[in-house]
Amino acid sequence: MIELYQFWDSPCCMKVRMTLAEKGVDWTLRPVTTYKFDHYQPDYQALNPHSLVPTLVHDGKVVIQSGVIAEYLDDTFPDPPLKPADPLARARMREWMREEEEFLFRLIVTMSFNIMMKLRARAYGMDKLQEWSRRHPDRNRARDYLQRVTGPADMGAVAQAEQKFRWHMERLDRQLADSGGPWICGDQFTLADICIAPITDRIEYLDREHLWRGLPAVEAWVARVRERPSFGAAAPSFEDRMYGPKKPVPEAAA
Ligand SMILES: N[C@@H](CCC(=O)N[C@@H](CS)C(=O)NCC(=O)O)C(=O)O
Repeated sequence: MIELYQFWDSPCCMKVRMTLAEKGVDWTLRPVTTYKFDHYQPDYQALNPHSLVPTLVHDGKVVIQSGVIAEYLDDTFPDPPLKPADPLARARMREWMREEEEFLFRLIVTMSFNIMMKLRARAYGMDKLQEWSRRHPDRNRARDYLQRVTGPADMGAVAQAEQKFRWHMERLDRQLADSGGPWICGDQFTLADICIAPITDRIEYLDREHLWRGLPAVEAWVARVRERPSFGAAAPSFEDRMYGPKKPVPEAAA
């Protein structure tokens, strides 16, 4: 049995959902609502000491770290293979998995925090945010979180993140040209595509598609990856998305 502890609107969780969908493997949902600090509750921390989503439990065995989970699933359910057999192509795939983990993910966290998470105070009200933050075991971090979600958005940090993100998209454009496409590592759809898809999905939801405008190979890849049934199965539904530029906080709540 596969259990996935996850939050719908999380790029790391989408990566795992998309891998499961590619493999056609059924899984059981274990919801973790991060803005209510479910991930800091002792039961969850026993599975994931870092208090982060996702966590996979396969027949009682726990695996953490989304990229590691994706590789574990590919090794456990070999069809269809999501890693190239050729060592160099496999190394290239891992380079792009790391590109996401070390750079792109951090950049979208900066953008998301300032553009989306700041809307929580208006959406839910301070009473609710304070009530939820009492579930955080570290009082200082809970206070810091409340200050960050209520303070003004740091649009300077967003602009800087956008500039860096564009540089990575230019690199991706060259990689797609060098590999010959249509996927990041060439003609095989791999875990590299699965890792980058949730990133471009979040950027689209943040209304920032201009970050790959004029980069023909990336534009084509974004359109192509969206067409995959696994993308449709794994992307959060509109209802499960956090408030953001494409889902404004309803007037009544504001
Ligand atoms: N390297 C970890 C990162 C996990 C991570 O940062 N998850 C985010 C959601 S995408 C999270 O749990 N955020 C909640 C928090 O930071 O409190 C992985 O790939 O699993």
